Amino acid sequence: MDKIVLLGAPVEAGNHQRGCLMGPDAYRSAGLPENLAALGLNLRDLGNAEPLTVVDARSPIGKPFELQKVAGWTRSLFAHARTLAQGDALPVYLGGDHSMSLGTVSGHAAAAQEAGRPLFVLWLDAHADFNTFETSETGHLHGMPLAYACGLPGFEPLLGESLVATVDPGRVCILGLRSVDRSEGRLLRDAGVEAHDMRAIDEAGVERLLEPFLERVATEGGYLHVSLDVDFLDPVIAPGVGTTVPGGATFREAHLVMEMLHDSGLVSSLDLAELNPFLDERGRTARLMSDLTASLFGRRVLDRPTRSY
Ligand code: NNH
Ligand code: MN
Ligand code: MN
Ligand code: MN
Repeated sequence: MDKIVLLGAPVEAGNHQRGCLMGPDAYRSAGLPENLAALGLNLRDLGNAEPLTVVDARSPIGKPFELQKVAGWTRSLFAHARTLAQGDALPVYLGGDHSMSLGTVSGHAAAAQEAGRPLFVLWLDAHADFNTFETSETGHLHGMPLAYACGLPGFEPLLGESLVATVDPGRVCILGLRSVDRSEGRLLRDAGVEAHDMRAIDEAGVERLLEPFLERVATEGGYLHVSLDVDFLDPVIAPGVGTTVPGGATFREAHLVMEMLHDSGLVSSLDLAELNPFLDERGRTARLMSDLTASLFGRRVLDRPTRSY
């Protein structure tokens, strides 16, 4: 795919910490569009999406924080993603906290079902984001998007209806885990999600964990949505995020994931989530995320043959 479309998703209501609102513009200031254009890609920036106004979102279960606002974003981004998935350009969603993915992933799931192909999801994150209104200890909707996309119950207030298409939890791979809530961990295991913590990365390396997953995407002819949370990265190299957890992916581990994704030719959509420019140091996290995006789209040191699965 040599066409890319950028859509800003400046949502920050998915958690208490303010600042993700500035994420999309920080990526533009960090030169993400120029990075991609320099690779010879045809790039269109649609600017920022806007939330719908929702007044009817209420949940009898739990205490979801800022449910009305996040429901407005979910409805807007769901519609955008469903439409963009049918176009000829690969969508890159510039977040925004991770509640952005309530809309982007469910929108891509709907489009994949319409196209009759399975959707695979690669979740790069310190957290599993597999809480429900019932299990969440914080009420933060940025801790729930993967559970939502996989069809776990209780989320109807978000779209105002049930999801038409859900992601099969057996087609999800999480890399980078180092903070999972107790009941969230139970949900993950019961759903059969392939989840790798940092210890697995230490022991096996990212290549041996990611390769079999990419092979499955190729064999089943699937689409691949990648959701990259800034806190996948070690906070020493990526401080611009509200929920830092020590012991994250290194610069080279993260780049290798991106390089493998590029070589696979399988990625069909991308979220850049949780960048908080208010907490960043001189734009270094925004720049690192932009450089990782460039690696995913083909920036490399030496040429090498494209991998075919
Ligand atoms: N598990 C916690 C919660 O549900 C933390 C989620 N925070 C994130 N997720 N940054 O990626 O609130
Ligand atoms: Mn996340
Ligand atoms: Mn996270
Ligand atoms: Mn949280």
